[in-house]
Amino acid sequence: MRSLTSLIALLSCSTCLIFAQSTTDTGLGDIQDAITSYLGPSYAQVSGSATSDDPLPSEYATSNKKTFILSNDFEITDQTQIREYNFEIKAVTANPDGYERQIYTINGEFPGPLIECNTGDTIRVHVKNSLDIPQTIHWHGISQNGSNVMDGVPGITQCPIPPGQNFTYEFPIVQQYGTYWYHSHFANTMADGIAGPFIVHSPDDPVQRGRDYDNERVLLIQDWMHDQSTDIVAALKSADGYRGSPGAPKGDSILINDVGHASPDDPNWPEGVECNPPPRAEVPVIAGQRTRFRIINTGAHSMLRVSMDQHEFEVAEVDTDPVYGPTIHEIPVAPAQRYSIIVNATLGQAGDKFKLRVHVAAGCMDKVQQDTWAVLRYTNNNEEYDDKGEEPEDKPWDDLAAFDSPCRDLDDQYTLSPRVAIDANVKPLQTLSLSSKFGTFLGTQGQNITGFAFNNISFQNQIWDPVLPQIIDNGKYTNENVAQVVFDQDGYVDLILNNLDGGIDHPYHLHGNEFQLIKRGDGNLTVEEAQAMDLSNIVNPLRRDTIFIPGNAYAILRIRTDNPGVWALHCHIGWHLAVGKLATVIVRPQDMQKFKQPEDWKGLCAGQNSTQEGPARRSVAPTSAPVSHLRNPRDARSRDRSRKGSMRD
Ligand SMILES: *[C@@H]1O[C@H](CO)[C@@H](O)[C@H](O)[C@H]1NC(C)=O
Ligand SMILES: *[C@@H]1O[C@H](CO)[C@@H](O)[C@H](O)[C@H]1NC(C)=O
Ligand SMILES: *[C@@H]1O[C@H](CO)[C@@H](O)[C@H](O)[C@H]1NC(C)=O
Ligand SMILES: *[C@@H]1O[C@H](CO)[C@@H](O)[C@H](O)[C@H]1NC(C)=O
Ligand SMILES: *[C@@H]1O[C@H](CO)[C@@H](O)[C@H](O)[C@H]1NC(C)=O
Ligand SMILES: *[C@@H]1O[C@H](CO)[C@@H](O)[C@H](O)[C@H]1NC(C)=O
Ligand SMILES: *[C@@H]1O[C@H](CO)[C@@H](O)[C@H](O)[C@H]1NC(C)=O
Ligand SMILES: [Cu+2]
Repeated sequence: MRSLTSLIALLSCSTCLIFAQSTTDTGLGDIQDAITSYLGPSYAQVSGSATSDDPLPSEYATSNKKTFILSNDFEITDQTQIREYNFEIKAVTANPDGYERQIYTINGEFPGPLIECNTGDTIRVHVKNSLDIPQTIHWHGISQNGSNVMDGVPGITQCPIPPGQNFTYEFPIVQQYGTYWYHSHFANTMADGIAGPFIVHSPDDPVQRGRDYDNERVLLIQDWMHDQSTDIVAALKSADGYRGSPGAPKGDSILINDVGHASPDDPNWPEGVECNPPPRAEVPVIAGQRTRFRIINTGAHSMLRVSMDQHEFEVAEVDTDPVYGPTIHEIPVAPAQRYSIIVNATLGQAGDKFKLRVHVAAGCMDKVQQDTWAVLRYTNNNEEYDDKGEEPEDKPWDDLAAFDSPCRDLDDQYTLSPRVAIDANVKPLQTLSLSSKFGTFLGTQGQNITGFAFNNISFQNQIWDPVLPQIIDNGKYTNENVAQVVFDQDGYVDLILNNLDGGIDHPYHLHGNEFQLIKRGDGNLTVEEAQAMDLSNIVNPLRRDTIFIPGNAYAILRIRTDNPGVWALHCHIGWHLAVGKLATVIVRPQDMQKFKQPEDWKGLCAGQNSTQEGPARRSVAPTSAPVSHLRNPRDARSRDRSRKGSMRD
């Protein structure tokens, strides 16, 4: 073990290192390489300190400005190309908010590198897993039309990449553009840092650079934990729960562009550990110009409300769809949702600063106020300023939502009209439903499972025996470890999502497809009740891929079945996903039998125990390990080390 003094030395050092790649005075021209030439470290380099005796990896996370500041030099074109990336998933040390911990990264970068391309491009990502647990990467919002095998969901579309092995994801971007992101889909290890932005441009995007906005930024917001996700999930599965509760935890801090400000006054702050937060994130805009912010909530639990002092903004994109939206002062963003907002920097000149605020929507959590802010900085050309810690003046809008007001999606409060209008003007060919709730359910071995379920099936992840190859081979899936709805018609169908949890709201994400939001309502709905409604003439409904549904409420989603495949539908509160909240939407299985099964993809399953269950299961068998010591990070780390070997159980 390291001595306390060397730990403190490392704490302050990590602050400089995480900003090691910041530049002080340049515009972006010189740091923005052609994105195609962005290649990570060589595969020869073995990392993953995760099995080392040392409590923290010696390598520190780096922060890359290119991830947040999109270059106007990027050519938006219909000339397509292959974009190739090397991703090494590895453990490093980081201090994003004053608390130093081991995180998981792509190439040591936190957040992961930007993927930027045009519609029609082919994305090729060589992923090397240098952790000692399996991994997959999912490309959130990408339709994977014809490339279902690349969707990255362990136990559904693939066997995960075993520790030390590699796999190449390759897929074309078919007919779509907008704001996407990528993240780990293995248990909830996304919450340890494996996530990054994925931006698809198109000359067809009705929100045009140069006409509708001048500059483009990525704004990543998320809640952040001080414990490793594997420890948190293990505790959630135990009789004692995590921090005394089976419920998803509130964040220890909130990060804006991966910088936060934890407080040692927080009741969960470990005693005797110094809190040494990095400087607030600087979010540069160019004075006098309009900036399109592509906001992505990459967090594991909290809906977050974003505002900028004195600046109103126009909502121009929802998930991936350009919209005519309202001009407002604050926007709620649920986990995994994306919004583009356009902000005019017309209230000052280079050097001026304002607070960019992120408030936790605590009405659907613990009703405890939790806020953070970054510096919205006026610049000439993205140059950096040093204020010696002087804060921007407090000038919040006076109509911001109360922290404990109900959590509601933006479409529940304002009209959002897709700019590419598509009416829902047909009668659905099929209507099916998925009802989800927390409870105790019967497992495949006759055991009782406590956790979340869809249609009374709590997902038991057979990670080494995935669903997709079975449908390709047999035309159907017969195991009862995961709920399924099967749409075999070619046309438009309706999916009812009932959230039967009285007090718990959830963000639901459908892979592979965006849906038209046909109807929301209170209570629950049966298929018969939906079929009795007239839902065949709805003018240009909102389309998106992640929808927030309050407790005791439902939504009807219309899906065009033009993308055959097995598509995960799950809660994007990662802590809920990790305890069973995933179902499958199987589209035209008869047309999946022509899918190719690449050799290297099949090879990921080779030599594994196909009956062994993955980590997404909660059993009622109480674990003996007391969880109170999670409050002590040093213990948590050594425990983490000793438990890792069992992660594949
Ligand atoms: C990827 O894995 C394959 C099969 O294990 C191996 O042959 C190859 O050398 C690996 N490639 C890299 C770049 O590590
Ligand atoms: C930004 O300024 C332009 C030009 O003055 C104006 O048309 C637009 O409405 C403004 N947008 C917002 C969100 O204020
Ligand atoms: C599961 O729970 C039910 C109801 O509480 C109980 O009757 C049954 O014995 C339990 N089954 C097992 C295998 O523990
Ligand atoms: C789930 O189980 C409950 C209680 O056993 C039952 O009433 C309900 O119909 C089941 N729901 C589904 C969708 O199977
Ligand atoms: C559905 O709602 C009705 C009230 O409209 C309620 O009686 C019933 O219990 C609900 N069903 C479920 C499964 O929660
Ligand atoms: C998927 O590709 C097929 C052609 O292979 C096309 O007909 C369909 O519209 C596409 N769907 C989507 C959502 O891209
Ligand atoms: C495979 O996994 C199952 C379930 O965990 C276990 O019962 C069985 O012993 C394992 N088989 C081998 C060969 O390890
Ligand atoms: Cu949930």
